[in-house]
Amino acid sequence: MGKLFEIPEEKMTRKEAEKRIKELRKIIEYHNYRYYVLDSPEISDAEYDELYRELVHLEEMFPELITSDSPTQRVGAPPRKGFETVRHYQKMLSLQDVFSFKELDEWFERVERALGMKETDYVCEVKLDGAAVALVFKKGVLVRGATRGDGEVGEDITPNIKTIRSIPLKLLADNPPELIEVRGEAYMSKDEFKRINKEREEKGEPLFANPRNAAAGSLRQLDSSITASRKLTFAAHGLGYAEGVSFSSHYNVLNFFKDSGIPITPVVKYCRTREEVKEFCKEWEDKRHTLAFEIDGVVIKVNRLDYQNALGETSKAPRWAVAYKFPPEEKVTRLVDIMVSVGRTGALTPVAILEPVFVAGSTVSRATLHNEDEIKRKDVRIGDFVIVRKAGDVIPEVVAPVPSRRTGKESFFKMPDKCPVCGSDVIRLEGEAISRCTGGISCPAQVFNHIIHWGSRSAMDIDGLGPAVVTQLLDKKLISTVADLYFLTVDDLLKVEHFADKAASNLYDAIQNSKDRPLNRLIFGLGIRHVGEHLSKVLASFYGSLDRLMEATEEELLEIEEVGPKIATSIVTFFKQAHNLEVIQKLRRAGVNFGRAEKMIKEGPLSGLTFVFTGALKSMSRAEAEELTEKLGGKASSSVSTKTDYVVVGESPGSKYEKALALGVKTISEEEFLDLIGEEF
Ligand code: D41
Repeated sequence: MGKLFEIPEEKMTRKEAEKRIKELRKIIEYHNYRYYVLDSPEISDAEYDELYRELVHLEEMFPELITSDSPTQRVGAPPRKGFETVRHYQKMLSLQDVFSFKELDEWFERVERALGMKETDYVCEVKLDGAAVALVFKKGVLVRGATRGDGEVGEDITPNIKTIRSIPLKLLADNPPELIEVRGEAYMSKDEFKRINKEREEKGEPLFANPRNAAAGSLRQLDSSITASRKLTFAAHGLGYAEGVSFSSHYNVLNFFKDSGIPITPVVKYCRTREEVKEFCKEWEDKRHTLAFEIDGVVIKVNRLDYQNALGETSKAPRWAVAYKFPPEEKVTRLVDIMVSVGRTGALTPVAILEPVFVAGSTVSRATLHNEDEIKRKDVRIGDFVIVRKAGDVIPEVVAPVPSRRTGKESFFKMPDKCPVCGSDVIRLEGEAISRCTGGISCPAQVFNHIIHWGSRSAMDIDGLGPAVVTQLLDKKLISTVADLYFLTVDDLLKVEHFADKAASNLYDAIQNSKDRPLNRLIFGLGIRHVGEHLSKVLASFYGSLDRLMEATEEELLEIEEVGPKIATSIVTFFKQAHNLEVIQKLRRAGVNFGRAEKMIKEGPLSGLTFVFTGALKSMSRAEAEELTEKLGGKASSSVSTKTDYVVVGESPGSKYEKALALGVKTISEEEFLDLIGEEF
């Protein structure tokens, strides 16, 4: 892999090192956040490792520059809001990495020198690329499951852990130990990863970068039914604190797990010599892609526990174990062209068309390039030779071009200004990385999503217009946009499979009834980007008819308090698209209400006042309180600022209360709030 940053280290002065160290810490902290908190990394592990190693290296050269808040001085992740934290019985250490047999030999030397002997035995395990977890069994019963967190404190994810089928809720042993803490990896097969990403793509949700992030993201769901819907697997690889059992070797520990019904790392080998260890490493480096799940190396452990104890640990990792990391598999091929695909949400994604190349177990001929900025950042040009690899062993990606192989005939990519599917304008709104097609209601790539949105409860509320029905209506070419719905007959609807007379006439009625929905629902139903439910109400009451909204200029829209430049551009561009206008004309012909809005109280007891709610209320939920506030002409905001008029403080208020005090914003009790709204409630 090409180095991300070349550092002429011998020439580096202390001052330069200090600057670079600061920069690296910032970059690493950012990527830690993407990885641990958002479960959504932007760079590959190999790239991260490289940054991290550069920082370690510089800190080794200038140890006086090490600070306690450097990312090298801590391990793991901050807990996410919403989970209880739990202290591990015994600290969960991390692993030191080696990246070559030379480094591995140096580790062997250190181990064997420290033990004062020539050779000892080892256990090798393939290194699963998942999320580390700790399980606690008390008297044989699973009582707790936690994430690794920072190694000392993790998140209590017991309900989620219990959804993993391979984890026994009760151990098989007749005489289970008083307490054992089992360490292992929760991971996901490549197939399951693909399945989930496909599902997410269909829903227009952001994709997981690799199976590990999918596993980590699935474990950290506050709703454990989501975890249950993702097929996670568990494999144990170590023992933490234990009471009522003891072992002499790691291999015995693994056998005990197996006998107790706890699955262990799926590929394990007992090795008598260094040579056997290296053979195992080589073997699995070659065969890594044949496994159903992703591995990123081999973990090598000194087998005897008395030797492990003698070797001890550093503050972060045991000296008796090491991770031999595989290099990412990369190939060079030619980038023949860059095409643009349009997703269901209208996002335009550039796709690299490659000369087919065999990488990481399969032939690759396309790779995503994410967005325009990414292409610019990597300086990838059409005709370039490029380095290709697979993220998470599954998703092909272009790592970088090979500039030395350029001929001068390469060309730059430009995002098209018309949608390749429907020809509508493409816009990229301020501050967004993604370019989008603006033909939301007419573009065939987006029409499925749009029809589902149109029929949803908060839009036109058409009962019975679900995904299965919409798929058939589109497939059978009975409709191509929402406007066609209004011209369907009961006979047409009877062509939908499994539709009996009753269902067909019910759907027919539901569609016809939706013509009378108030204007704000129609506006919301159009699915204009950044025009949500609330803004639709504002626009409906401001303009009073769809025709007037369609004529609005950006300047005029900007006069509305809730509308910023991004929204104004989005609205105006939407109504400029010829195809969208055709759909709107057809809706008009169908007799859909273009004029009457749901009444919004603009003048009420709370007009002109902004409220923030914090803590639990007794007489209603926070959502209800916010809704009520808006109904009575006020504004409900989620964050406290100097523009806030009142912070309503309920039971056990959060940080918003403190912020209100700090800013000197008036705080009132729930009772005082009820007094303010008086009779209305
Ligand atoms: O398969 C793995 N990912 C794996 C991870 C493994 N097979 N063994 C491991 N052993 C340890 C020690 C030696 C510290 C008990 C590990 C990990 N640790 C580990 N995983 C994540 C952080 C540490």
